[in-house]
Amino acid sequence: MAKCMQKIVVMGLGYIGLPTASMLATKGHQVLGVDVNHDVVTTINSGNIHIVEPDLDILVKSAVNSGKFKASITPEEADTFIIAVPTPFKITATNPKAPDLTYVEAASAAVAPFLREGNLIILESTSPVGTTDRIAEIIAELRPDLRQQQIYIAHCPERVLPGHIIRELVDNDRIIGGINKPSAEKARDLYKSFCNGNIYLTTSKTAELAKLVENSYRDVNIAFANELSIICEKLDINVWELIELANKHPRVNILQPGPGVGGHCIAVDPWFVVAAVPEEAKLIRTAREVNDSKPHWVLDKIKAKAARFKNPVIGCLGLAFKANIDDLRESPALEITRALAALGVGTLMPCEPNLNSEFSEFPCFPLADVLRKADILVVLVDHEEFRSVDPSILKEKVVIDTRGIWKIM
Ligand code: SAJ
Repeated sequence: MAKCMQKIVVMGLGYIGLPTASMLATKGHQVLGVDVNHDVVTTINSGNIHIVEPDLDILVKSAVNSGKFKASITPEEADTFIIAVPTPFKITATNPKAPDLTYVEAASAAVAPFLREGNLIILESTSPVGTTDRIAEIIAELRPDLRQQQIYIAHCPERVLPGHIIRELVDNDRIIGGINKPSAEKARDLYKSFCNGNIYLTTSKTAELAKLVENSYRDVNIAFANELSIICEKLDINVWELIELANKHPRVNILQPGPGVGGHCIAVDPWFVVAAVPEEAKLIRTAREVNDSKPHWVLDKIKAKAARFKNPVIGCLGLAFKANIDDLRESPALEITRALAALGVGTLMPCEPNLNSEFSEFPCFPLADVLRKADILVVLVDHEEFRSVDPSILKEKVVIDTRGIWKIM
């Protein structure tokens, strides 16, 4: 192995761990990816992938074929351990949105027996403030034989946008926060082997909060757009035109309203800030509440339109949490479609061009059939396929365009 090349174990082979592991392998590191799911391990070892992300299949195949990347359900000894596991929230007696660190704690405990003096642990998972210190505590408890200065620990929060992960993994600037300066510096040396962006060093707590704040910032701005759409409906003003015009101001850049905020990041991470400082994080909490309430507002609107028909056919355009991906996590489009089905509102014709045949919760229909048969068309996701619909078809329909692709109120 060349001098700067390392043996790296990546814990968690999901949307972040898999691209990171295969990227490191294609740069010459020897990488072992670890996942608790046997099927995921088998799929990856055969050079295939279990998630949809542009160009990830090519990267993984090339990493596996090079012999530098393999997957397993158990870790091994290594130079560096990267933790990229989920950090969801959980319901507790005092907080229905409390951060759930179970997976980070389990991954830390799983690597502990394999640690040697001089090893580096990097937490990539988006985490509440103090989580990196918690990893240091777990390691100290499980490996009292290692003095604390002998293990380097840093937080390098992932920042990649689903749909553009491979490009952003290489090009984005990174923040690295260490439990001490040598930890941050050691992590920087590794990230330099594949990251073209600038790398900024800080403390682990600052890095943790920076990541949470990035997603909270976006959430607050989307909440502003969503609130505007509700205000405009009351005032009988076209919100799409309003935002386009307001954005002509050199210092105004309003985001787009939608049916709500989905995905595993922006709908979750701001709650970690609220959980830590509930009294102070007023705006962040309110933004979450505004965005979480938007699917109910859309649902009421659909119900009101449907009430004008006798058993209308309702075309639900899109189920994913955002455009041009297949990811259904926390999807407001799915939430709305589920609620319509549960309430028995009309006859539903969902259409999701990005889902494969494994999706069985609803029958999905081809777009042409939905456009022909639907009395009411609800745009829930701004997928490319929907943008090119012939506007003359829409004249005969009741249209609820939550994404503004046809700029209809
Ligand atoms: N959305 C709107 N209006 C907009 C923009 C987005 O309604 O103008 C909605 C989307 O439809 C979707 C949700 O917000 O339901 C989130 O989508 P997104 O594209 O804003 O973000 P994610 O969740 O795909 O990825 C975010 C990114 N964070 C920021 O842009 C600050 C990404 O860089 C992070 O790495 C990712 O979260 C993460 O993993 O934390």
